[in-house]
Parts: sequence; C-alpha cells; structure tokens
Amino acid sequence: MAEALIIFKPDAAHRLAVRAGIWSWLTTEREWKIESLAWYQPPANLIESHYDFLQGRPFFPWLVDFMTALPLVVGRVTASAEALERMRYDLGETRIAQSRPGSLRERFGIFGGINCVHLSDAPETGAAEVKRWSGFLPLDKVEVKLEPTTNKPDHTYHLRSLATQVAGGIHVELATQSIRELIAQETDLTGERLEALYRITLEALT
Ligand code: DAT
Ligand code: MG
Repeated sequence: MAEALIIFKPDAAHRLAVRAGIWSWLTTEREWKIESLAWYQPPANLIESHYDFLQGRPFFPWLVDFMTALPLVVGRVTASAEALERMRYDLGETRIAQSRPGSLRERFGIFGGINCVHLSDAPETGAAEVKRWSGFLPLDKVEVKLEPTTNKPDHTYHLRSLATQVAGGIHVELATQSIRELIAQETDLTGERLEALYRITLEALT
C-alpha cells in the first residue's frame, strides 16, 4: 500500500461548491481510503520545503503565499500505487489551461496554478510528504467531515474567463472587480480572510 498526502488548497477549501465537488469525489473512496483529514494552516517553512523543487521559479513567492494565506484541509490517504496513479488522473494536469476536460482541475480550477488539490504524485513522494507533514500535524485521524452539497454558486467557468482577461491585460479593472464579486458569492469567508482569498487569486494573474 502507498501513502499519499492530500490537500484541499485554499480555492477548494473556501469556495464552497468546489469544496463539495472535491469532497464528493474523495468520499467515493473507490480504490483508496481516507486515513486522516484536518483543518490546518501551514507555516511558510513547511510549504517552502514541500515545494523545494520549485524554488527559483517566478511563481514560487505566489505559491508560498497561496498555500499559507488560509486554513487548508490536509489529510492522508492509502491506496495501491496503481490506484494513486488513477487518483492523479482524476485530478488532471497541473496548469488549468492544460487540464483534461472532465478532470477535477478542469472542472473547478480557476487559472494557472490555482488548481484546487494537492495529491502526492507517487508512492515515494507520498511517503516523504507524509513524513514531513506529520512533523507538523497528526495524520492519523479523520477530524473533518465536509458537506457534499451547498447553496453557494459555482462560478468556476466565469471566473476562468475573467482571469484570462486580467492575465491578458484586457478590461483589467472591470474583470478584477467582477472576480471579487463572484468569489464573495462562492465563499462564507469575510473580512481579512476574504481579502486573502482575493489576493491569492488575483496575484496568480500577474
Ligand atoms: P502538481 O500539483 O500537479 O503535482 P507540481 O508538483 O509540478 O504539480 O507543482 C506544484 C504546484 O506548483 C502546482 O500544483 C501549482 C504550482 N505550479 C507548478 N507549475 C506552475 C506553473 N507553471 N505556473 C503556475 N503555478 C505552477
Ligand atoms: Mg506535485
């Protein structure tokens, strides 16, 4: 059996329709088992080491902010190596513009690396990631049950269209304002946490 780290990134943890969609997939537990799940806001040093192979890339400072700005849902799953590969297939490709139609990232991701879910990509990385993260939080208990449905809207495709405009320098101010309004409708965050969700979304577009 392989172990893997799974993370609902902030866009999936706090856009409630996305959270429900990913949760509905995860809880089918078709060929895997959820061994632990908890809310956790990682410190920067954990994210910097988790993504150390990306240090120096232009998006790295954004990536660290993205992964540390808000509480995430973090857990451990067990699966065979083949099942882990199929879970990764369900996820889709890393960057949203390249993600396979019908995959979770194509369905729910907004733009670029705002791609909803982290899942260890192989048994070796899974073992290393579980070891690293278990030094920060216990990965032995399912503490979180999420909702399979929500009354909040899912504006993914509208957000993606607006994000593409902002990234392309087209109607930047109007599109930015619309992105903020749509995200506010999707989440129950308020105040500073809502501002943080705006920031990590909009900063991926520059
Ligand atoms: P994955 O999450 O599919 O395993 P990865 O491990 O190569 O992808 O990269 C980790 C994260 O870093 C990824 O989920 C989002 C971000 N990232 C990687 N490449 C990127 C890029 N070219 N532009 C923006 N974000 C990127
Ligand atoms: Mg990876």
